[in-house]
Amino acid sequence: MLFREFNDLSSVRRLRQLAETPYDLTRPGALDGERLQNYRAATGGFDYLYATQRLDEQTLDSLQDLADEAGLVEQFIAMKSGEVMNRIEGFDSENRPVLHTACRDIFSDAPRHPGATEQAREQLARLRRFLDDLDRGRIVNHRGETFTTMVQVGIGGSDLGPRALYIALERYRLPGRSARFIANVDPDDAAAVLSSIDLSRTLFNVVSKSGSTLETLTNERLVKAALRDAGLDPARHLLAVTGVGSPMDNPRDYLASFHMYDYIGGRYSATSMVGGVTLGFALGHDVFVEILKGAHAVDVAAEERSIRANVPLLMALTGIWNRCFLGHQTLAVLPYSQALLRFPAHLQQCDMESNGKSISRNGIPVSWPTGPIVWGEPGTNGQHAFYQLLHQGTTTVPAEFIGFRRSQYGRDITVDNTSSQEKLVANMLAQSMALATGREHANPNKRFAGNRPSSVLIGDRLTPASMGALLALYESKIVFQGFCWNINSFDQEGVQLGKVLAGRLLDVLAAARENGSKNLDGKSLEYALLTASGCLNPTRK
Ligand code: G6Q
Repeated sequence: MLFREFNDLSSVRRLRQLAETPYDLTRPGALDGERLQNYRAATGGFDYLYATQRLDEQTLDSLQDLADEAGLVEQFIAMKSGEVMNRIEGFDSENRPVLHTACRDIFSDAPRHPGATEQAREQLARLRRFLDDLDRGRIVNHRGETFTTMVQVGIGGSDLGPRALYIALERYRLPGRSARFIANVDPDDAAAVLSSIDLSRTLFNVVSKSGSTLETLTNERLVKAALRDAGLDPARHLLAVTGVGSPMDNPRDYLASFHMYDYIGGRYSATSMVGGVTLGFALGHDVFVEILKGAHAVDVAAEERSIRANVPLLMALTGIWNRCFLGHQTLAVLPYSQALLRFPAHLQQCDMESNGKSISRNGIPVSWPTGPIVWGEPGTNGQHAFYQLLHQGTTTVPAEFIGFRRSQYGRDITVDNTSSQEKLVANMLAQSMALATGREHANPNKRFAGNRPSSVLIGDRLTPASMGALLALYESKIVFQGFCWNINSFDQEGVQLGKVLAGRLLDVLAAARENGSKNLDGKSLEYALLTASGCLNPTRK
């Protein structure tokens, strides 16, 4: 099958015309009650409010045409059913299906890909048995004590999603249990964690799909050395989550080991065992299952063809409107929830590693913009930091606000007749309005130009199920955008070159050490390394 290029779609031409006069949010009455009421959609317990985007009915109709013409929902269903989506036509590529949704299809009587869902069920059952053994004291440390801490050792997709979810849901921690994370090869990352835990009551969960990632294998060695130094047997403290047949797939080296499969991409793997083991340990098996349920509800809803009723599809198309037709290069994701502190970091990877591409699935350079630069921080903190640029800077930054009507802990205070949670939500809505409408002022320095697009995703409360839903909303949004831009959202060739060059530098350094050479020491270390390794002209090597 030859995929259709974005620029060849007739709806793209129509959208370009419409983009010449986008909806003016600053016009008096541009944001009336009727618009606020009509420009909202709901999926997975979230309401998506998009009246503050620069689009109207004509734009929405044309975005619907774009979704239909590009076959976005058909491609999504094909992905869920196991079609090989991770590929570039005519060129060497990973050439695999993309089946992260199968981890959540366990609630379905007729899963879209029964084989992958069966494997997910098996892993989940294995996890349940392992967690049961911990709960019942069948797995204990050498002194017969239970384990209280799990440290996940992994990087990139084997860290960001699980970490973001854990921080989001710490409120649901089991008594006496907690999780920590070591990702960076920076030894200070591990040192800080190791110096603040009781090693004897800690399990280290080494997570690597490939089983060959430099940072993770180095940190595994570091952790083992720390355990031995403390007189502990690493085999009693180490777990593994890895791909079938990977160099780490040696169950005898670990207290327990779990599998993930090559059809689940790292950045889409939080709902596989990559997230399951640590989240299950710290929050409980049932909480992990609730996350899966929330995600599954969105996976099902994302098959809806009408963009006005399918939030991830609508988020994807709104993003494409801003990126390709209104020309905005970046996207701020601004959660008004402190618990979502690391969610933007997860999205940075999920979105930018997926859609930061410039070759189409037909193997030709694209001539249209693809993924935006994604970044963000929780509000209201951000308001006291970078919002100045959002409101008055020379770059228009579309924003996606995320908030909840109720707090997680339910512990609040009423000051001046409003609760802190109400203050939080009011601030979020106010920011969205201020960006849209702007403000005239005689003093130019106090003027707000307005017409800065944003949307609000609001749920009732941040729970395991709503966290799962939020995760899946963004995963599907990203996937829909990739389909529309006709790029492969599932590989990551762009991270390879730097890794190869770092390997060369380290080889040079190691060889110099072995030869007892002093040349590489002292001031000129970096210069000597770079020249000796051939990194200055990598294409020739
Ligand atoms: C994610 C990427 C990447 C990957 C890490 C860790 O989609 O592939 O971030 O997750 O490089 O890889 P391993 O899990 O193989 O150690």
